[in-house]
Amino acid sequence: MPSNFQEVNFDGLIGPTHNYAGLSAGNIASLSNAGGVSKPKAAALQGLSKMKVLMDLGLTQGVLPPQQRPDLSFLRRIGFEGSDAHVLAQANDTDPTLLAAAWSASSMWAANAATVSPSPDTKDHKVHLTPANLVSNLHRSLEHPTTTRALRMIFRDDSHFFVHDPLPDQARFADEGAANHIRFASAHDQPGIELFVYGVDIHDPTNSARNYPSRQTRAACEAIARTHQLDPSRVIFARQHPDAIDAGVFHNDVIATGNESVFLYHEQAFATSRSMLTDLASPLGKPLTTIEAHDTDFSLEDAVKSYLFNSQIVTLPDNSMALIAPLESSENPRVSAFIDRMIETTSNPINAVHYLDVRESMRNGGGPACLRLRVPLSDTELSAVHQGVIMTNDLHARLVEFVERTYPDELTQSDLLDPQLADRCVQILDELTTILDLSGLYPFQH
Ligand code: SUG
Repeated sequence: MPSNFQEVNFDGLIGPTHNYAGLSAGNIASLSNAGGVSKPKAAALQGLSKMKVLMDLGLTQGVLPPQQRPDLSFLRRIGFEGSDAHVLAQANDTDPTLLAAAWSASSMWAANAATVSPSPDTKDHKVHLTPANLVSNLHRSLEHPTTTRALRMIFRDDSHFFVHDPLPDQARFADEGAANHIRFASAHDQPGIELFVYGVDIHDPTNSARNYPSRQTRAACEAIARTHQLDPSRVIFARQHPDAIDAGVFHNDVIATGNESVFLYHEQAFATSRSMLTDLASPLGKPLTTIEAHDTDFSLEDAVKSYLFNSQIVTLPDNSMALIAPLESSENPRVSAFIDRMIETTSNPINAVHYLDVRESMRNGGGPACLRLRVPLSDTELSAVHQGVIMTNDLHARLVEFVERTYPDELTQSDLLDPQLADRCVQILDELTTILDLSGLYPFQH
């Protein structure tokens, strides 16, 4: 890999209101942990340890700030009035999921923040980012205004970056960002092939999931491919297998991932795997290395429980690749045996695995790859990024000290009625914008 181009992972810093509200239909972990006691401080420290592991492997790591929560302006917009305490109580009396939506720390899952096309893929040679509208879930649909503002502050140099408006806020353009997008390239700095994965096509309603919602539409994928100025001959649209969605694969990154010319997926991930592989391989300029997990290796259910496919595959400075996997993958004997075989064989470049503890996020359906937004950047582009969010040992230590000092140890759903906790969260975020040099990010700062 030329030293002047690399993939930078921007991880969402887990916010102080991280809680288990069971808000996401089709996300089995979120539903089964609803009402549990969360540990925001431990969650944020797990996320920061993950960032440190990646940095210590020699990779450039960024951090994205959490959002202002509780979002009292959302609750006031839907008609709850009076003091903050009254607004919180009224929302809870009307429907506790409205209260929970206002408090959700779901922006931690940065893979859903945006879709990113790096400069080797785009006609104007800029890095294009489209914040995801996340309209499929109420709590997540509240994210995009602040996500857009944050991305415009971080990627503010318009000679290198183009941060688009989110797609229209409507089901037809339902978009969940990079979680349904994989970029392949012979190396990060080479022109890529961008794979967009969708669950819904209004022109082809057959073959749809029956039990769980499909969150990404083909129309959204096509719109992003157009606005990002991608070469149509280097774009592929593929449909998620409806059985996968019905088994709990609410995003494609729960069942498939890739890095450079390596493609790791389960045989039941896509409705059309065979023809897609040929389409991916031909413009690549290098053989596509496919690692296909068969049902005989492990089932869809094992994939969803272990979150193997939500690992990050990263290219290390020596050009070898490593798998950054959730601890849960090491605890499933079929999945861990598959990983061992994958590491041992020389037919793919992945030759190390690092199992990380991100259990607090995992209990809401968010593994290592969910927590990060990948942005391939040249050195020049990287130097144009807002440097306050690029991880260093010093910034890491400051963030650890900050989280340990300010974050709540535990949260239950009854804590979401507490207006003093709401005030405390504002103070925490205010201090964070000083640390990241992002003052003005939050609505309360205007
Ligand atoms: O959108 N969970 C998130 C998890 C997102 C994972 N991201 C990727 N796969 N890239 C979601 O379902 C649960 C919140 C709660 O129930 O409290 C939640 O929003």
